[in-house]
Formats: sequence, structure tokens, C-alpha cells
Amino acid sequence: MPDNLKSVPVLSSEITPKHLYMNRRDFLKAAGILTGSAVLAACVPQVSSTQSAGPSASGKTDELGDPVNSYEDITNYNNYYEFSTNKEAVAPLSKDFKTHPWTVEVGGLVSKPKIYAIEDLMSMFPQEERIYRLRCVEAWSMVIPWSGFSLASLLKAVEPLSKAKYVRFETLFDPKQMQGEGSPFYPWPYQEGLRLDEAMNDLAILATGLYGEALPAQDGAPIRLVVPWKYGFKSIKAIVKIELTDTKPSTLWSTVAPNEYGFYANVNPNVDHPRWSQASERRIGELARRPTLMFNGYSDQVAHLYDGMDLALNY
Ligand SMILES: Nc1nc2c(c(=O)[nH]1)N[C@H]1C(S)=C(S)[C@@H](COP(=O)(O)O)O[C@H]1N2
Ligand SMILES: [Mo]
Repeated sequence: MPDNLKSVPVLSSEITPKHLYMNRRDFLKAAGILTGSAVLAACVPQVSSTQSAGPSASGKTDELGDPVNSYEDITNYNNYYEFSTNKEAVAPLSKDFKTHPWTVEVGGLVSKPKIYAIEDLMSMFPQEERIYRLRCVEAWSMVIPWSGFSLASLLKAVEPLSKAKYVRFETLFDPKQMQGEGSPFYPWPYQEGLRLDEAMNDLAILATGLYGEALPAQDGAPIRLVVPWKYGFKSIKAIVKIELTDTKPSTLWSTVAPNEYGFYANVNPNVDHPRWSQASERRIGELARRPTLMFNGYSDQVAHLYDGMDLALNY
């Protein structure tokens, strides 16, 4: 790793730490105006929760009863360093990103390697809705109604060999379309990895849609990973390659700053990141902080994967 990587600022909230992201409706809600009395309602402009741009998922909640974030929030506050380190710049910069034609190469230690066209993946593996919390290591979170299919169903189709222990994922490398990939500070292409048993867990999905529509570019179109019990950076976008390996894959963030970003990256309120406490989080659209839940609230489904492991060492 070149020396200059070590001094590079990493996630963008470090650069704009004071920025509190809140749209006007969230502000009115937080100020009590939207939930206020009929008296108030008579003298302020009507702002309803269905008024935001984009499709509506009003009334939908995750399994803890928390409402999904607005389409506007989910598509305008994005971490996607291939386009920009500024979360609000990703949507405009990615608007012409070409997602067709697109193929995903699945290979490595499998008996049936295959290059899938995105259309074939979508017809082979029927899409279902999964409403998941996404918890970023920068200590904000959102509730997102994805559509997609289980990663396990694709892995089973290529038949992993018994030597396969890990799964490595890779994002498209195309600096002409993704200007951030011209930056020498990051080891492109973005890559991520999971242990094979983590990848086989039913919670892990490949998402191809959002709010019942095609996935927007800024959220990882045409296909991205979603691993809801891990910090957001594990959920790699715009995947072109999936490879089964017998060695632990290196990942972009743990290459850039190994003391800050581990391979596991399980959401864990008891293990702080050097620059951000992980004990609580700010749900986008809310003012009060929420306590962060172990494994982002998915302990029942995934805690067994880490039996006997020291999660402070394996962060
Ligand atoms: N290829 C790629 N995938 C990525 C990132 C990225 O910069 N590049 N950022 C990650 C981070 S840090 C987060 S929090 C989530 C954000 O997903 P969202 O923008 O759909 O909310 O994407 C993850 N996947
Ligand atoms: Mo993140």
C-alpha cells in the first residue's frame, strides 16, 4: 500500500461532520408541526407524507415497527465513492450510469461457473421484498424496502466446491463513467467479502429493486449486495464479479485503513470505531438518537455464526 494512503481522510462525514441531513418535511415533523393540532393545521401549509418525489411505500415498516425512509432520502443520501465522497452529489453524478447490458461473472471454487446476464438472474430468481435497516459505520441509519433474491440461491446454483470458504465481490471498474475511480487514494475496483456461511444466511440478498421499482444507480444498480447485520460498507454496489475462494478476500476499506475497518464489520454497539462511537445512531429523518442494536437487531438469525469468536478482535 503506498504511504500516502495512510494519511487520506476516509469516509466523508469526517470532512463535513456538522452537516445535519434533513429535508423540510423531516424538519416540520421534528418540530412537531406535522403531528400537531388541528389549530396549527389550519394555519400552516399542508405537507403530507405522500408528497415526496418518487414512489410511495407509506405505511410500510420493518419488523420492529419502524417506518421505511422516504424514497427521497434513500436516493439522495448515498455513500458511493466511485461517484463522489459527497453523499448528496452521488445522485446527480450517477444519473446517466449505464446498467444495460450487464453481466455478473460467478466463478472461482465452484463446479458450475457461469456468466449471467442481469435479465437471466432476475428471471431465474424471483424477486421478493425485504425491508431492512441499513446501519452505516458513520452512525446513521435508514429503513429501506429492497426487492431482491437470496444470495444463497445463486451460490447454490453454481455449486460451491468443498474447498470454498469465502465469497469475494467486485464492483464495475469504469473510470469513464465513475469519475471517483480516477482517484489514486483508493484501491479500485471496490471489493468486499463474506465467509461462505455468512453468505449462505437467508438474510443476505442481492438487491435489484427499491420501493417496488428498478434499483436507482445511486443505490447500486443494477445489482448490489445487502447484508443487514453488517455495517453498510459491506453491501457492495454495481457487482460484476462474484468469486468463491479458499482464502479471506481483501476488501477496499480494510486495505485503506485496517485499524478502522475489519473484515467482519458486524454492527456492534460495544465495539467503537476509532472515530465514531457505535453505541447509538441517527435514523435519517429523526432528531433523537437511537441506541444501536447488536447485529443491527438481527441477532436471532445470525449470532450463531460467531459462536466462540471474540468480536472485539474480529471487528
Ligand atoms: N461499490 C460501492 N459500494 C458501496 C459503497 C461504495 O462507496 N462503493 N459504499 C458503501 C457504504 S459505506 C454504505 S453505507 C452503503 C450505502 O448504501 P445506500 O447508498 O444504498 O444507502 O453502500 C456501500 N456500498
Ligand atoms: Mo457506510
